[in-house]
Amino acid sequence: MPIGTTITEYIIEEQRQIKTSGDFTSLINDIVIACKAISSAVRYGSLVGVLGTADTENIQGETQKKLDVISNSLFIKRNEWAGHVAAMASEEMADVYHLPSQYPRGKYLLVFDPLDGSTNTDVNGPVGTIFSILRRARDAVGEPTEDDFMQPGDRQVCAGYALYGPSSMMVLTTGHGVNGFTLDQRIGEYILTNPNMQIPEDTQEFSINTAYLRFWDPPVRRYIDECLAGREGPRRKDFNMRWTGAMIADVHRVLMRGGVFLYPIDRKLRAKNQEGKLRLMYEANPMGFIVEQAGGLATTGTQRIMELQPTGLHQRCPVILGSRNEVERIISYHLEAQ
Ligand code: AHM
Ligand code: MG
Repeated sequence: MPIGTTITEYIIEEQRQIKTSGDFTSLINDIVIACKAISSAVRYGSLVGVLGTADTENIQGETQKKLDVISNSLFIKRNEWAGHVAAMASEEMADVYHLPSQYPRGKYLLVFDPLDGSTNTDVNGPVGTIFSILRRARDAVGEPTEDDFMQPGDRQVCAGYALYGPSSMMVLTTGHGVNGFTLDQRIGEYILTNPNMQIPEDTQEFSINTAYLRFWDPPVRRYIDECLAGREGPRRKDFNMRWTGAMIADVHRVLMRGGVFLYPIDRKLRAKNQEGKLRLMYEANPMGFIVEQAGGLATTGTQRIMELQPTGLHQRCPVILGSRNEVERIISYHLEAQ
């Protein structure tokens, strides 16, 4: 039986066309191995005692799951040794991670959420790893600081995620479209299964946590009210709703069949002095890059996510993304309300 195109083969072919040093290919290779290891840890679950909380908190004051800590460490260990990365930052670490002194420094900055949606691990729901690759400024010297990472999403070299669902998938963009790969467990390789992924421009499906309805701003309330009114309302069509509690799985569904995903700013978040729930550097930006490359849009409601100037590693922002025509409508509701 033929094997199909592996993710490594795909990246090498892509890099050949733009003649690079091969560093990037090796970096992706290590990320892929890290994701395979995390995928395996997630799959064995209770059998190997990795479920439940770790009795520690991350920088956001959230209780860490054992699998958050394990995934973070697997990702770091796999990516720190080879000399492609200058430094890393993650949801699970307060500050920039500096490589141990014995390893060479590379030109890339790696930012990641090691296990998005990790509360789902206790209920055997989907989770995944999100990552974003930036290039360190060419004239930068010394160990990277937080400032080196403060680049808008438009400057991402690559973004991707590995979704650990019924099958493990990796979805990737380097700015030339979006491709999806499925882990063939028999040979341990991600194989190209979803070339040139495209998000349909129109949709009849939305994804938002409606438990926060009473806190929403009027434009979001208006949009969802109109969807809920269905065929009898101004949209003249019925809508469907989905929410998995893991952004990665909700965005993946949007990529596969269209839809709009919203985690907007609301009164409850403002009361906690938060600018959103999701994090710009390792959630909103990589997903924004992927969604735009697949023909969709990603906005805060008033600003394109990838143009936001980051001011902190763990900065949060509102996220509204997905099918182009639907997101444009939500933006127009925000503009009308200004
Ligand atoms: P995490 O990175 O700590 O898992 O948090 C982010 C997750 C997203 O994946 C998901 O969309 C959101 O939090 C769910 O939040 P809520 O429980 O408020 O619906
Ligand atoms: Mg997350």
